Amino acid sequence: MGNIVKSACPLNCWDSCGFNVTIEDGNIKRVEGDPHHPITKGKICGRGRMLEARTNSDQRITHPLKKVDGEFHPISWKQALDEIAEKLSEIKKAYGPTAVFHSHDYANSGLLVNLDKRFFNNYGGVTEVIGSLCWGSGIEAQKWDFGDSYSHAPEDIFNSKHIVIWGRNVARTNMHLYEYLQKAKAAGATLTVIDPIYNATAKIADRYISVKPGMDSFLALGIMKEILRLQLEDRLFIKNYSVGFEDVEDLLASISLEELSQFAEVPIEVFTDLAKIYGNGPTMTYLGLGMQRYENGGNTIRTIDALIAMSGNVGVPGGGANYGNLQVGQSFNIESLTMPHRRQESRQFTMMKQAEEVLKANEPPIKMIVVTCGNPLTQVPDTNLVKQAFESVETVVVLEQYMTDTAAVADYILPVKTSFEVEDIYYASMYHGYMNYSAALVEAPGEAQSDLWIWTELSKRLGFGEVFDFTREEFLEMGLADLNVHGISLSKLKQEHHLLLPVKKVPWEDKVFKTPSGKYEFTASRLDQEGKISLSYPRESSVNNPVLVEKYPYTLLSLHPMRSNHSQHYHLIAGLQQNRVEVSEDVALEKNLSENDRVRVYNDRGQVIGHVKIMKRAHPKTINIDEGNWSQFGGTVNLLTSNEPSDNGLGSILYDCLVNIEKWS
Ligand SMILES: Nc1nc2c(c(=O)[nH]1)N[C@H]1C(S)=C(S)[C@@H](COP(=O)(O)OP(=O)(O)OC[C@H]3O[C@@H](n4cnc5c(=O)[nH]c(N)nc54)[C@H](O)[C@@H]3O)O[C@H]1N2
Ligand SMILES: Nc1nc2c(c(=O)[nH]1)N[C@H]1C(S)=C(S)[C@@H](COP(=O)(O)OP(=O)(O)OC[C@H]3O[C@@H](n4cnc5c(=O)[nH]c(N)nc54)[C@H](O)[C@@H]3O)O[C@H]1N2
Ligand code: SF4
Ligand SMILES: [Mo]
Repeated sequence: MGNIVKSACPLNCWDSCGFNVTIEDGNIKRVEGDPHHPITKGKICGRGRMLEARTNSDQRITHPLKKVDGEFHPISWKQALDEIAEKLSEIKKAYGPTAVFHSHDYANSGLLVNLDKRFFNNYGGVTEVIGSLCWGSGIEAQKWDFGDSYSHAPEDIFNSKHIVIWGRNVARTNMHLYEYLQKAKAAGATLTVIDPIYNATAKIADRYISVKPGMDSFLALGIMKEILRLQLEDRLFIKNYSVGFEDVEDLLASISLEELSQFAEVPIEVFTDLAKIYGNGPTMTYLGLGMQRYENGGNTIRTIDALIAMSGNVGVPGGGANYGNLQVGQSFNIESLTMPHRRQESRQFTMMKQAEEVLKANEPPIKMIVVTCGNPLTQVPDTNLVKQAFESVETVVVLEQYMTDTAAVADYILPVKTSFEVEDIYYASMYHGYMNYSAALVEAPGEAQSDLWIWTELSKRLGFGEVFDFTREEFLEMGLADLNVHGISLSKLKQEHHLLLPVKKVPWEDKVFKTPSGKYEFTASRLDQEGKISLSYPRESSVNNPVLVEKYPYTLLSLHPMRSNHSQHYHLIAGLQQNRVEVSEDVALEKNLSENDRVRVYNDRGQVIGHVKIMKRAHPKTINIDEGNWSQFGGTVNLLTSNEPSDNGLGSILYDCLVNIEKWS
C-alpha cells in the first residue's frame, strides 16, 4: 500500500514536474506524477521515475572516502572535515582564497543548492565558473537583443496560429511542451520543426525543415529577405520599439537568396513558405539549445530573434522568442542566500575552459578543486584535458552520491543526500513559472549528509559558523522573502505544494525592453564592440577550416539522452551501457556501414568506440552520439568535443565538432 506524498523533480530539465511519491516502511517505493500540478498534470518521464532507483541503489556512496596510494578508504566525517578545513585554511593563508576552484554545474535545481556559494563567498571568494555549457551563447544573445531571456506561459500557445520548434528535441527533452504541441495542433495551429535530425517531434509536424548544423542564421536571413520582399514586416514595431533595423537591411542586401540557400542547405521555396508563416502570425517560436552550441551560436540566436521581432511576433500573445525563462529564478532572493558582498577576492574561469585554466593558473596556482552538482570528467568538453587538469591538482574534493568518473579522480569523496532525503523548493528558469515544494521524505543510507550540512560543518571549523546558523526552513524563507508581497510564503507553498511565481505570461507586452535603449536592439549597444548581427560560420566548417573538413568530413552532435539526465542514469540502466553511433544515410553509404557495425569515431582530440544506428532523413554528413556516458561503459562523447567558447564568450561549442568514422574490430 504505502503512503503517497507530494514532492518534486530535482533534475535539470525544462519541465520541473510535480511528483506523487509512494513511501513504504520508510523507503521510496514509487515515483509518479502529481495529477494536480497545473502544468505537468500527473505525467512524468522515465528519468523522474528512476529517481526511486537513484535513491535506493546499493551503488550509492555511503561513507566519506579518502584516497591513499591510489585507493579509496572509508574515513570518519570528523577526519574528512578536519583535514579538508585545515587544507582550506592553509591554502588561504599561503596563496589566497582563489587558489581554490569551485567546479559545478546545475545537476539539482533546488533553491538551497545555492548555499554552496554562501560558503565560498564567506571563505573569501574562490575561483568560480562563469558561462554555461548548456545555453550560455543563447542567453547572452537574448540579453543583447531584449535585455533578458523570458518565455511565454505554456498555455499562451493556444493563442498561436503557427508554432515553430527550432532546434529543440521536444518529444525527448521537454515532454509537457510536446503535449501542448499536440493539443495546439488539434485546435488548428500549424507546427514546423527545424532540425538537422528528423526527431520524434518532426514526425508530428506539418513541415519539417532539415538545416545544415550550425547554419540556422542563414535560414533566418533568407526568411527575413522574403518577408521584406512580400512586405510582411511589422513596420510599426520596427519604427517605435526597436533600434538598428537598418543594419539588418544592409546585411540582407549584401547576400543573395541563392547564397543563403547554399549555406543553410535549405531550398529557397522554404524561405518563402516560412516568410508567410512568420508574416501571418501570431507565430510562437520555441528555440532549443541545438543551434547555439557552435562558435557562431550567439549570432545565430540573435538572427532568429531578429526574424521574430521584425515579423511582429515579440510582446504579443501567441508569439515570442521562447528560449530561457530567467524571470522564474529572478523571483527568489538569491543574494541573501549567497552573500556575494563577503567575497574578498575573485577570479573566474569559463565553464568551457576550466581545465585549460586550471593547468595554466599561477597567480595563484590552483591548490584545491571542490566539485558540487557536476560531473566534469563526463560533461565538460575535451575530456582528456579535463582529466589531466583534475589529476594535476593536489587536493580534489567531490560531493557525490555515486562513483562517477569525476569522483574517481578525487582525493576525498563526501557522500551527499538525494533530493528525497532533504527539504527544498525546486524550479527551472526554462519553461513554466511554478515552483514546487518537497519535504524530506526518507532517511539517507549510511552516513550520507546533505550538501548544506557539509558547508555548515566546514564553516564552523573555518571560523564563520554563524552564517550557517539557520535551519533549512529559515533558509527557504530567506529565499522567498521578496515574494511575500505577492502573497507567497513557505507555509502556503507547503499547503499547496506548487505555486505560480509572479512571472509575466506575455513578456515584453509593454514593448519596454531591458536593453540600454529600452527598445528591442537589432544592433546591440550593450558592448563597446560592434553589436550588429553578421554572416558567421561554425568554427569547424568548410568556410573557416577547409583543411580540417578534408580530414574530418562529418559533423558530430551529442544530444541529450532519452533515458538519462546527462550522466545521472547510465549506471542504473543496462541498456544504456554502450555508445550508439547514429549516422545519416549518406555517411552509412560512403563508409559502407550497416546497423550494429562496430565503429571508431575520431578526431585530433580523441576517439570513441560504439555501434552503428542509421538515422532516417537526417541532414547529410551528420553523426550523433548521445552525451553522458561513463568511461566504464565506452566513454563520454566529450572525448571528441572542443573546449572553445562561442562568439560571445559565454557558451560552449559542443556541437561544432568535426569527426571521421571507420569500422573497428
Ligand atoms: N531526456 C532528457 N531530457 C533532458 C535532458 C537530458 O539529459 N535528457 N537535459 C535537460 C537539459 S539540462 C537541457 S539543457 C535540455 C536541452 O534540450 P534541447 O534543446 O532539446 O537539447 P538538445 O539535446 O541539445 O537538442 C536540441 C535539438 O537541436 C538539434 N540541433 C543540433 N544542432 C542544430 C542546429 O545547428 N540547428 C538546428 N536547428 N537544430 C540543431 C538537435 O538535433 C536536437 O533535436 O534538455 C533537458 N531535458
Ligand atoms: N557533449 C555534450 N556535453 C554536454 C551536453 C551535451 O548536450 N553534449 N549537455 C550540457 C548540458 S546542457 C548540461 S546542463 C551539462 C550537465 O552537466 P552536469 O550537471 O555535470 O551533469 P549531471 O550528469 O546532470 O550531474 C552531475 C552530477 O551531480 C550529482 N548530483 C546530483 N544531485 C546532487 C546534489 O544535490 N548534490 C551534489 N553535490 N551532487 C549532486 C549527480 O550524482 C551527478 O553525478 O552537461 C553539458 N555537457
Ligand atoms: S526529468 Fe523532466 S520531464 Fe522527467 S520527471 Fe523530471 S522534470 Fe519531469
Ligand atoms: Mo542543460
